[in-house]
Amino acid sequence: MEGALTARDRVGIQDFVLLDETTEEAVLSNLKKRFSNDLIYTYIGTLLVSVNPYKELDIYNKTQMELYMGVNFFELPPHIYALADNAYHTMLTEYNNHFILISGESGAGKTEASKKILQYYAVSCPSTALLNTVRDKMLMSNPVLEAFGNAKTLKNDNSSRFGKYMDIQFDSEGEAVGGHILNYLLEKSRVVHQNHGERNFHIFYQLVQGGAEDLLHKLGLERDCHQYNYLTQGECAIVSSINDNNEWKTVKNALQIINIDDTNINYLFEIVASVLHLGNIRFDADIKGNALMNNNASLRWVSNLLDVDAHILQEGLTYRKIEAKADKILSPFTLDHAIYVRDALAKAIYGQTFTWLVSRINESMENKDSSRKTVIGLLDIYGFEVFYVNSFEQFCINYCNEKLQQLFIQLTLKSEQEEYEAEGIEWEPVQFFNNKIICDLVEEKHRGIISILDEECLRPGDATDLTFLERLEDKMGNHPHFVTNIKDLMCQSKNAIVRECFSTLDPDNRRRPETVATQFKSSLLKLTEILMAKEAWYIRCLKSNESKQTGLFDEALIRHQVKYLGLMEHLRVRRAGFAYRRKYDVFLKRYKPLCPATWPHWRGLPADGVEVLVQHLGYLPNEYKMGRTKIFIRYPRTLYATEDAYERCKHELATRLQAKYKGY
Ligand code: AD9
Ligand code: MG
Repeated sequence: MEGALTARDRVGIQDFVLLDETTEEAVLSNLKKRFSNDLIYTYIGTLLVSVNPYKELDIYNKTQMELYMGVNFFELPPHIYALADNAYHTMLTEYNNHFILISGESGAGKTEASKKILQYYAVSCPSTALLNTVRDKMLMSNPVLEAFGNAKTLKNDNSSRFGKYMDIQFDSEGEAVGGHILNYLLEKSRVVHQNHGERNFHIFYQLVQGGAEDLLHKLGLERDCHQYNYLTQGECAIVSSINDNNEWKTVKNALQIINIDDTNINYLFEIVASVLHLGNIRFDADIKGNALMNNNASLRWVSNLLDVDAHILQEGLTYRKIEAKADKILSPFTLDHAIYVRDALAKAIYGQTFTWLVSRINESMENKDSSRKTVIGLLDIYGFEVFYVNSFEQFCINYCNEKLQQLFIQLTLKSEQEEYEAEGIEWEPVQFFNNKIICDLVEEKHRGIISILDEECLRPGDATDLTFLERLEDKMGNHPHFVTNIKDLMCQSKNAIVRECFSTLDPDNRRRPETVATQFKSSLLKLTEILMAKEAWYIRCLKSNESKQTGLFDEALIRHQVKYLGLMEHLRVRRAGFAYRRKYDVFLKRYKPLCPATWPHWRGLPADGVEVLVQHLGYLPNEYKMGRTKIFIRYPRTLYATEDAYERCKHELATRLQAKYKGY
């Protein structure tokens, strides 16, 4: 009928695999249609594409959660709950480990997505009173880590400045029984420097804005962010979208829930305050250019709060101590060097405290019961970002994103096609851009950027911008001046957190430690291994526009992301490929009750049994293919129908058994 729009015309289709044509235009037009109807989720098979709406949608409530619990993936409109639920049920039926890789550029919605998944499990998994406390700890670890590890950047008002991988552990009943977090490279330089329009980590502003009068008084702080050098460089201490006061309350409450006692909470605030005071220590140059300290009030506050000797602290910030035989010689720092040492101390204290927090959170979520558990890992890292001025941090962040893209390519495009080949399934290869070449450029032994950076760092006295940047970011134990005065001083601190953090740095290890870049490279390698051992689920987050505006669909920006996230290639492989595959024996073992010829035993080859079974179930020739070791099923609906039949059959068997025993 003329003028009548079908649902498909109005709201688009919910799985790109069903598009008539797989062009970029068709994909973008479908995304746009859905976005303008507040439908931010679309599938490519089992992969979830999400577009940041920059407004609160009424789709994350308990009613919605209940709707998605235990329902087959494609029966309801696409939702992050559907993906979470599907991963969970696959884990339970197949008793294996999974991970959800959430990717996309800075501000695309990764952290929000990971929180929504955690909330879904908190509500949907069976639980007992005891387990509720584990669940609360997992949920409450978020506000704490965000306060200490997130900040406002030009791209995102709540940008993650560390990478996070969290395992949620489930017992065989499907109850969430524990959790564990691995954290990756916190952007420590932000503690002492912020670009224009950016802020330091949230916790500083929360404390200054939200802390009670008597607490601020005790910490020597004024309720005015503009008093602190470390908070004012970006000239945006107060941001309308952020309510530091409210967040402060949430964080204080969350710290208690994750079992940090009052004494340690006090130590934590003393550390945060001491960093602010450190930033206010200023130096002048004497006529020889040597550093003189000119703000003794701030120095006294640092020494008070960390409970360390003020005189030794002052000496450590302005002099190098050289021990020659029995003599101690003090050689003064230049002005620049004193500032460098002050900032390095602030970064070290903050960075170590962050690591300490992650360990405490892990202790509180730990499940000591040794029975076998399966896990779902959630990976939420800092997204790809390019600023006007980019530094070592962007290098690491973007390298990390390239690495994860490589993993995605490896697991979806490459291995998928290799598997068809290995299984002898006829297949038209899909061309894709393999970013391995970029990862190699960064990480290759002897030739990659990281190796060259390492070599530069080892060359004495020959500093370039790169070696300087790299040295700035080297862990503080690497710095000779810390190895002598200040590190020893921190070990004597009566603030138990500072003392614990600094005494774990091995004092006898004077060997040059690995550079930060090399450590980061190894930690990413380990992460890749952790992930490769699990079954993968993907959420690809797209940023709708650069100005964080509601309802604005910036087509050029989205087209760009669709391209570099490899969504078109993924779609082509998915469309031509098979949604599901299982080894013949596994498939037969599960579904054999559905066919009299295979139940209870099939005596021949598993492949033959599977053929008999699917014929009996009425699979059409285009719905499946038989490989060398596996059956390949093209559409999820075919499998779901089989799965439903299996559930009915199980139920009938159970009823029959019950009836039989009642008779006795
Ligand atoms: V970064 O790489 O850490 O800088 P993310 O994590 O990708 O970045 P984040 O999840 O923090 O981005 O989202 C940025 C902002 O977008 C949030 O603070 C919300 O204001 C907004 N957002 C993201 N996802 C949603 C959503 N599903 N619904 C509503 C959203 N708003
Ligand atoms: Mg984030």
